[in-house]
Amino acid sequence: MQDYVIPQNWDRFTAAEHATWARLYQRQVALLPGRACPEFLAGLRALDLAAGIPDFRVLSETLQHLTGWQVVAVPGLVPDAVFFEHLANRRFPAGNFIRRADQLDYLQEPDIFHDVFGHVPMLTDPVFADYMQAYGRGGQRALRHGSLPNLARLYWYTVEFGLVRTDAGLAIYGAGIVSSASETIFALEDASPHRLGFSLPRVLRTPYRIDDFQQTYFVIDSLPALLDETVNTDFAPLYVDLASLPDIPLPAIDPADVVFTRGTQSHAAAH
Ligand code: HBI
Ligand code: FE
Repeated sequence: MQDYVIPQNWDRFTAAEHATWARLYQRQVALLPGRACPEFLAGLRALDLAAGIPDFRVLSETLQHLTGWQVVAVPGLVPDAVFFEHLANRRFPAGNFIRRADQLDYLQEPDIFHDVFGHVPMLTDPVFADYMQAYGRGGQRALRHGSLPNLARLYWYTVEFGLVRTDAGLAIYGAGIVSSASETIFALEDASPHRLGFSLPRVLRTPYRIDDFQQTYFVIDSLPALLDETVNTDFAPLYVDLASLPDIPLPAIDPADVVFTRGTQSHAAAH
């Protein structure tokens, strides 16, 4: 199988591209204390990402010592099978381009800032590092069973847009949120989105949109709880059960949902 890995050619990035990275980085680190989870902030401190676009040779050296992960450059989104093969082998494929200065707030395709600033700090946490590898292996199985659309929802509502409970209230661990200035605020503070307790079958039944802020975020109790719930679950019978159940459309709330209102939680239906 072709792995789509390309040389990063770090030396070819221009001063303007490094400046765009530094500008995005400074904007996020001004927002994230008190909003990103402790594991993300610890990862940011462990990696040297402030100055400009990181050299993947240096970044992977540090990451390898922490959790055995490395970052490889790819041209952009790669086929699912290729993506899962990389994750299953502790390689994170990062897009090798950065957005233009006039695209600072939104771009459709994940660029190097989304992929590296958003995803890589969490890979310094041993539990999340295990989760990402388990996801890769699960994706390879799902491809064989034709159940990928369901599993992609798990990635979306955890790795990309996940929230986690902390003693200080809800915090962000999802890369799509933590790499976006506006969604960093929206996900924790806006009254409009639902924040629901994570449940694996519930997430697998929930569609998602890729072109706007999320209408529903899922909240895990902790990273170990997420790893435990997914690694110790045989997805095959779950996929069978789900095949006979309809999706739960956005922004519906299911009676079994645990609904978090900023800082507290309550059950959807009065018990
Ligand atoms: N490729 N480079 C890259 N990065 C991703 O995040 C990615 C991908 N291919 C497929 C994909 N994500 C998702 O469709 C999987 O979660 C299924
Ligand atoms: Fe991503």
